[in-house]
Amino acid sequence: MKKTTQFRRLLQPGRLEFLMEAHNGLSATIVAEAGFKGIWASGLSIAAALGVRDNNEASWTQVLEVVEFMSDATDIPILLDGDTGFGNFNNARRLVQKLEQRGCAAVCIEDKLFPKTNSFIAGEKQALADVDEFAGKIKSMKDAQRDPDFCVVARLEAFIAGWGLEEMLRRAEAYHAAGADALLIHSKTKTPDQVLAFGRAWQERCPLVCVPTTYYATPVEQLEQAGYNLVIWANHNCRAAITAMQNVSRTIFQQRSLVSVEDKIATVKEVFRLQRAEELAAAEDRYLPRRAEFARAIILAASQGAELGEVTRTVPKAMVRIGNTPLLHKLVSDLRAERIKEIVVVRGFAKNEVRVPGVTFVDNDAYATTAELASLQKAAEWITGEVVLTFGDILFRRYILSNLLADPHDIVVVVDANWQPRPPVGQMDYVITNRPFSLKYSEDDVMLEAVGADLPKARITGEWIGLIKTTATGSQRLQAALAELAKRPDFNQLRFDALFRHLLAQSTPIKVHFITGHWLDVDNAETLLEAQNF
Ligand code: SPV
Ligand code: MG
Repeated sequence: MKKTTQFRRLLQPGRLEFLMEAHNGLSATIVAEAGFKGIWASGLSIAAALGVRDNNEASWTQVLEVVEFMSDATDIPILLDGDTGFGNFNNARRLVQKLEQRGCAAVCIEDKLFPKTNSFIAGEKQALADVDEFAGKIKSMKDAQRDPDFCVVARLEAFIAGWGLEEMLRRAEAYHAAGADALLIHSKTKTPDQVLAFGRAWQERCPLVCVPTTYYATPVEQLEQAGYNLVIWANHNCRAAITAMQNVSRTIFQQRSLVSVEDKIATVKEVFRLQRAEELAAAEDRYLPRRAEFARAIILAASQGAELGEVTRTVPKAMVRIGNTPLLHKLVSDLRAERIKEIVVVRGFAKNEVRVPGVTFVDNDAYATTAELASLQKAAEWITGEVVLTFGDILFRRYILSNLLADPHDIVVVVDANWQPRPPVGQMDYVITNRPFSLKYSEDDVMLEAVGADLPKARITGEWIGLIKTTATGSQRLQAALAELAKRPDFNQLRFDALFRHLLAQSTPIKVHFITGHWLDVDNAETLLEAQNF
């Protein structure tokens, strides 16, 4: 049911209903959870929560912002304390339009002058609005609303300002005739006499609302019998919060410790619950890609990279700074941005210098006398499920990783079609594919045929950049091939090309994901310079 319709129903005769004060999204949530069917967005409490006075110090659009948060946080209707309407009829009718847009069900305006003062501060000295001017304001608000169920409550302040029942009734007649959906009869006396007298005199000619802040001991049945339909508990969440916050702040300040408050306050978990953290988690499951949740990455970062000279004298190549950030940190943050949760780093040279929070380290202490596959072998137990395998000394644009992860094939290697012969030639991973890169075809059927440093130049179609993705099946094959190769006496000298050749010899399909540049292998002084501008 629309919130406006819900609110209109609260005004129906025959059943006493209640609004509870709230002043922000959190308190509104708490009010709704407690079981209330409606919320009083109190001007006093909203001002207090914003740290200002109840004198229209907060602008009307600032109040609107607060109400919007409250409305977004709840499914029950909100009656906004609209003070005097923030100006004349023109301001008040614009307020109605904006409130309707923000999901607020109703507004209450009081017959005082802008800027208003709270009713409990020197009430007798407060001037009342001209009756006709205020009636015109109500009429303009009723004319402005689009939703027929939006309600305008007229609040009478004549009792507050020291006038009697006669003046109250005169004003009530005028506001009722102007189209007010209900009258709020305010009083600051300790007994309910004024409010009850008005109710009896009015004789249920329209819905009545009261705010028993000062005459709080009055049984609500008495108010109901006098013709009131709606009772507002006007400021009690704000006051409760003040007492709680004063106590906890004082205690923590004095004791310089949290120990005596910790179990007396809401848990952080409760905060998350009130914020509906669970809904977000469920939405993430529904809307975010799932694949990366299972994926892990293995980064090979054991080598020193002596060819970089002084830069890698004490730190390995993967920890060389690009700008202010070690290469490895950039790699890890890119992997995490793709929601790869588990990252395994194989260290070797200067392993204590390889510092990355939240990753799993595996060590190849024989890094100086072994090659790539020996390092990978150290992380063999991690080659299960979906895996991204990457060298620790390459830089690539994030989209390359994204696209690679989206490729469903079991073993996928990233190949740069814009390859250039470059030193050190002995270590290059040139490839031959079943067909060259072309923008004309989909890549679905580009497969690896050969890998090596000394392939016939005319047949080379690209260069493997040091990035592989495997599915669970692909990981199994890779792991098995690695185990086979580990039996060879020359295993410690083997590089990835040997692994690919082994897989190809077993007819294991290796899918090629072509790119054209946008990556860098930091393997000499020149590429290190390039990397600074990557
Ligand atoms: C408010 O809650 O802001 C009110 C009620 O207007 S009272 O403070 O009693 O005037
Ligand atoms: Mg108020």
